[in-house]
Amino acid sequence: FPAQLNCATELLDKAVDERGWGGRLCVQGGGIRWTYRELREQANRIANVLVEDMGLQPGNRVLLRGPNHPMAVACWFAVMKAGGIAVATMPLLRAKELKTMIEIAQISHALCDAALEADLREAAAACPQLRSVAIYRNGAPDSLEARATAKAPEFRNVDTAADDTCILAFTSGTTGVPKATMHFHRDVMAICACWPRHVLKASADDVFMGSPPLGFTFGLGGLVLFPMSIGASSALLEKAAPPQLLEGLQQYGGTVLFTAPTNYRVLAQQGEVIWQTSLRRCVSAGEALPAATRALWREATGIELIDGIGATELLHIFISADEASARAGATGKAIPGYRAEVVDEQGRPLPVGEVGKLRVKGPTGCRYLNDARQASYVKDGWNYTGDAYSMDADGYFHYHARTDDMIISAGYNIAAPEVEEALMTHPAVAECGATGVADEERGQIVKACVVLKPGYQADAAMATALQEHVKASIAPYKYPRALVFVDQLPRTQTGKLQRFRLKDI
Ligand code: 3SK
Repeated sequence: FPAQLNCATELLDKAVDERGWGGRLCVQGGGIRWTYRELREQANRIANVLVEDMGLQPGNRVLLRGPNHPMAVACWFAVMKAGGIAVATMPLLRAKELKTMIEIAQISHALCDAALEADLREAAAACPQLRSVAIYRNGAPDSLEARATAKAPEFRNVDTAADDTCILAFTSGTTGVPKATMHFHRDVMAICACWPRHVLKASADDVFMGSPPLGFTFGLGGLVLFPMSIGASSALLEKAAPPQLLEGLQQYGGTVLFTAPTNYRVLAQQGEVIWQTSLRRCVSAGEALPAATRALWREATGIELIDGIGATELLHIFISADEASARAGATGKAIPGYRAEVVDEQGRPLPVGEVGKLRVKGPTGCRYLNDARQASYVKDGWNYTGDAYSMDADGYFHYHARTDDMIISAGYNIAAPEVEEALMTHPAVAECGATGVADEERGQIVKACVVLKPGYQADAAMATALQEHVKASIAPYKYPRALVFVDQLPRTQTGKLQRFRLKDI
């Protein structure tokens, strides 16, 4: 990339001025349908509000808060244009969590959807560094849209350096302590040039849809950056649980879907209607994809899932496989542009088939903002993702667990997801999670928390049946010696299972 680069110029202004896409539909949702030209105009007007009314200076951090909606996209591009740093947040975060983020990231400005204003106001009251807040979709005379309408539709983008930070993406990981990862303008362009081009291979007539919030880089890439990098469009849903996803797919004719394995499992059970959607490509990420879910989706739709693993620290997906090269039980291969290895505790590459730590290198990588955990995530230029993987002779990577999800019981290594996958093949199980809990005799034992499907009885007989089922499916020493029934599993904002919380259930 050239030394000076602004990702808004590349993805939005050039789409209109150089690629001739100005009149094409770019983003829709919540009653709005904007072409690339209209989105650019709205982003320019908001950038003028940020600079002229809110006093934004290049390098200032701007908190973005709202459900997935075209206004959220316009705000994101406005921040890029003005040389600011976008700190997009997950809609479900409450005041306490927002306050922590404002303090860690030293956030000075915020653009917020009226639907999520209350928690931001509460956090702002305790954060003097947050100097200026604008609210959109509140219908007020001083709403962000009203102020934007009064501004010029032109804006001269700040001439940012390719390695100026433009995104601070927070990750709570599965342990709960938030860290901000910094990404540059060139990182945004790099992720558009890697996975979507080599694996997704979508085209300009595709309609991108999905469930991840734009505050999660999986959603930002899949629902904004990737469609815009090829002149396609995206339809955003404010609520995207399976019923709304299905309705949205029917309403907007979605052809590319981004969501997590749990949603594919539910959608697969919708029968005929799911066959009748216009879906062409379906991406599963955010959580390991069980082989049974891949098979279920193929049977329900005829479509092979595109599995992938990414990380907020690396901005997007780095191991994946397209439909033609997908293998049941494997996430895929390192995507073009990235290298991946499985190594031991000392960082020595392990032989084919052995389980060890995954490490990754590529055009994007982890830069935590002012956080000592940087030293354990990046070593010798390699990103240690915290996943336990093995690699087969053909270079396919097979997921086993998060490195902290390996349970060591009486000397045996047991991967929690393997126990979960075995439980999931029992007809009574809707969802489950497994973890290790301390045990005097064995060091640790496997504990499973199980959500049953409606109509099944959560009793001792069912617990025994599930334990026997695991013993019959995988090596018997892996069976969950402790098993409890729960109504729901603890998950992060991005839908990932929080295994450490299962210990206390
Ligand atoms: O696999 C993930 O969790 C992920 C994280 C960030 C961006 C993209 C993805 C798929």
